[in-house]
Amino acid sequence: MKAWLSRLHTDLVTVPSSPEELARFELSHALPDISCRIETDPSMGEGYHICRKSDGSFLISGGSTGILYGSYALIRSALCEKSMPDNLSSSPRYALRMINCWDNMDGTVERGYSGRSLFFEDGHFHYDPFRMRELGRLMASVGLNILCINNVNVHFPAQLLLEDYLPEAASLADLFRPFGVRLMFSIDYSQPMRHGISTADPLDPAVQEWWKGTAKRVYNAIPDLAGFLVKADSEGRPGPFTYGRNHAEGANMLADAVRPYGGKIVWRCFVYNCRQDWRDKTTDRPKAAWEHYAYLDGQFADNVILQIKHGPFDFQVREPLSPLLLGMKKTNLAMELQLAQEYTGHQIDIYTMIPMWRELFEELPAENIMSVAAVSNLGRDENYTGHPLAAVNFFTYGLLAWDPETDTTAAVAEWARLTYIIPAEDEKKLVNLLLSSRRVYEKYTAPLGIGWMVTPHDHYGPNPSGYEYDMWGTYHKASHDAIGIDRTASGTGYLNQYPEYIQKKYEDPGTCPDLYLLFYHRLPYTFRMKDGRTLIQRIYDDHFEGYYDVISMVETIHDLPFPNPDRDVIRERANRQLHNAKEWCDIINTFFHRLSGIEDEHGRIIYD
Ligand code: GCV
Repeated sequence: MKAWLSRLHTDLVTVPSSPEELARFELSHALPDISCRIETDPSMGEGYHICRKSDGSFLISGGSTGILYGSYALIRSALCEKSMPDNLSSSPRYALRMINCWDNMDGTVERGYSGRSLFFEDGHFHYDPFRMRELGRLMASVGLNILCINNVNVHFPAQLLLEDYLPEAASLADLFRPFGVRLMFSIDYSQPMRHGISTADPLDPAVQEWWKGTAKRVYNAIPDLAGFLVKADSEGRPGPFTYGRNHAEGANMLADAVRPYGGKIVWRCFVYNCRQDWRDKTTDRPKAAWEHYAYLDGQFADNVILQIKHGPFDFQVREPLSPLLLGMKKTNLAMELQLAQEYTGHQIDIYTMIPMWRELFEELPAENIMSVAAVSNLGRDENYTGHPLAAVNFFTYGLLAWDPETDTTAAVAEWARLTYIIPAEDEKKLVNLLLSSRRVYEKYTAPLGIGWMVTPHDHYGPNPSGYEYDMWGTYHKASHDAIGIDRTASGTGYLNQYPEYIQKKYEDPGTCPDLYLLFYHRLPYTFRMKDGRTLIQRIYDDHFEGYYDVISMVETIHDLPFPNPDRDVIRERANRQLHNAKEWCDIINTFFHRLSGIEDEHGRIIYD
């Protein structure tokens, strides 16, 4: 991240007053030998047009932020030594391209793997303006435009809507404005109850008035605030269910409050029973979001956006696309991704996400959603992402949020080229390593759609029975002869939530793609996979293969000429990844060997 920023120009010491001024600054410093003119056309909004003139100079036209995005696009292609565009028009596919920070005001970051909060410490705002400008540049350089600065789990008393915090929040918004970045705040649904009102019932006039007054105050301080992000009735957070109200009633009440100011309510759909009894076979967690929201399609106000996690569980290494993203045609939707590597290696293990996002976008018609959000992987670490290579996820998320058809390999190659000036052969090795890293991680952790099997709560490292007798509803039910949950029509019925063409693709274990097999089916270990191997053999093979892949990844990492300080961090984390991969491989294989009593056909070591 730092490396990419320094390719721009490290000394952004003064605050640019507008996106246009920033665009001029960036062009003149990053491309001193190329003559570029900018021309504002407000009708183009965030879109831009780059035109190469016959004298070799460039004209960038666009709305005010469009000019900025066009300038960064030109800079990126020049620094990548790609052929410069002659005539290029581009505009973002999605209106809100959001980063959701799960930063707490005490300075901690929920699921943060890059140090403490960039914004808060000890119950207060606490930030380095220089780093805020760097963050603004990072976001603008890949077209991201909304930054929600606080955790969706809003912990009392740290609530940004209070008078005490608003002036500082407004100063922060001022810092980000020239970068085309608007702030958003997470709110606590029960907040009126902290202010003398006895209820948070969305249909109660006193509650409605309180929110209207609060929105007025907040928008007075920050007129271009993007809106509020809400986690309600989810994992113990308060919400409309307490008052017998549904989520359309809950969200629309807030939407009325922010409507006069053009604000949005981004309402998360991560609602499920997290107090489930493992003995209860009638509740299947992946079904929950659909059950809570699908019937409300068409009832949400036009300034409400439902933010839906990409899969029906919770950011596992492989999950099918959430059926809700396919089923709510009359509601504004956003897909939520997670850059923070909660279940995917804690930014110790290398895990490049764009291949996964590509698969999601292949199943999701682009017009189904109007926005995208991603949980941030940034923190106060000098390099922002803890693991320097985790920056590829932030960068490529921006490219994909702008254009979901962005080519996966080209996006990763662009990040590598902008970040490290290394010989072409090495760059190629790095790109290949990054592109394969998700599949490698999947193999040594939880392949074939099993998911979970992680250490509870912390979510790093293996614990195959950790979530088996817990209340979170995440069971694999491995017995001595079979594993998985039947989610077809003959089982929990989860698959019925999809359109028929998807049901057909997954309903028969004989034709269901291997990678999703154990998400949809309960099967005996002796089940024959399409390639003739038994299921148990495939489980053993994947774990061994994943571990062996990490051994060679680590060798490659040690050979690559990364510059310092990145090199030391990357090597040190690679060694930890190797240790983690061995733990996963050995523990999972031992777990299944003990249960099934079936030997590995290749006689590799499994510890009993
Ligand atoms: C912010 C998972 C995570 C929680 C997170 C939650 C959510 O359960 O483990 O840390 O809370 O998702 O997305 O709201």
